[in-house]
Amino acid sequence: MIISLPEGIILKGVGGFYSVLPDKGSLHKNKLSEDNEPVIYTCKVRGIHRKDGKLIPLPGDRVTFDILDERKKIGHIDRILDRINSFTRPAVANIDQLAIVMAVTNPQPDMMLVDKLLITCQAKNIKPLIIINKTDLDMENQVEALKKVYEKTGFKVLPLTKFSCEAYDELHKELAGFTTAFAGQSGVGKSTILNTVLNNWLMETGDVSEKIQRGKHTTRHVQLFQLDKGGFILDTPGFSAYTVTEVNHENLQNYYPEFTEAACLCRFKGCSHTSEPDCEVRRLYDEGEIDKGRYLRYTELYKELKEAYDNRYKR
Ligand SMILES: Nc1nc2c(ncn2[C@@H]2O[C@H](COP(=O)(O)OP(=O)(O)OP(=O)(O)O)[C@@H](O)[C@H]2O)c(=O)[nH]1
Ligand SMILES: [Mg+2]
Ligand SMILES: [Zn+2]
Repeated sequence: MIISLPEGIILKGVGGFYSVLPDKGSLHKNKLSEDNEPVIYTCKVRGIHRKDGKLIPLPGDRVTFDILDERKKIGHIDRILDRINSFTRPAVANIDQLAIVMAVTNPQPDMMLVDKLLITCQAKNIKPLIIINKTDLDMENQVEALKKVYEKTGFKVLPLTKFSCEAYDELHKELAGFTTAFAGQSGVGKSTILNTVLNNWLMETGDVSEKIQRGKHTTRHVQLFQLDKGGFILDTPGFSAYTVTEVNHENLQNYYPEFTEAACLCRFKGCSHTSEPDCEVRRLYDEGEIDKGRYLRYTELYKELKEAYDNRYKR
């Protein structure tokens, strides 16, 4: 008789100990502990896995595991199931939605960063969710302006403020069923959003938000939090610099959905839309159809990537 091992997801890993949340129905008994909290198994990895660099487990990994002690909730990770993607900073696997957060102001939006994160999403097959946060600080209709820029990409744009429950209801709908990481500049409100969502809809009881806040100035471990409607969310530290590694100057334009249709009408096949004559993308930019900022940041990034390509044998 073959006994299938329970499957679950790694919520976090600290010092070689992994917290594994079993899938619903994966365990035959003891699905919930007495105080109704979801059962979490603390698992180590068998020695053999550790030697093989490829098999180091990450938060977000789906695994099968052996239960060693049911009472103490201790187990062994048996196998890491195939990943849909993985990241090194933060170290996490199987993200299927990236919430790209910017603020209306305070800090001023770094739109190059937003564009780059959008490229990463498309290259890694992750659904982007563009959040314009701190709409309460909108004095000059910046929200509408930002919305207009990014709605042209065809991706979902969600205005948000910590003062509006309606906006958070909308966010909650977007998060259900996905594993969503929050990314963006420092200070845009990622941790605040996470805390607000968790305080309203967290599966676990207890004040996690305090734990997250505390992580701010200490070493922060990547941790997935489960939502009641299904899905997980995780915070990432803010960054000031971000390099796209998934693309080159030639295919960069494929990551600007609002260019695609026009690009077919350029005179030259393989037109880069930077300097060629009879370029339809450029024409739409001149007419204001294609957003000025998006186009100019595209040409800037194109130049950067081309330079890196031209200098690839130097150094
Ligand atoms: N006015 C306003 N302030 C907000 C809102 N959301 C967050 N803030 C404030 O913005 C500041 C930064 O928020 P955080 O949540 O720490 O930002 P973060 O993106 O996690 O920043 P890092 O962890 O440095 O990347 C805090 O003082 C928050 O109170 C909002 O909707 N409106
Ligand atoms: Mg934060
Ligand atoms: Zn062109």
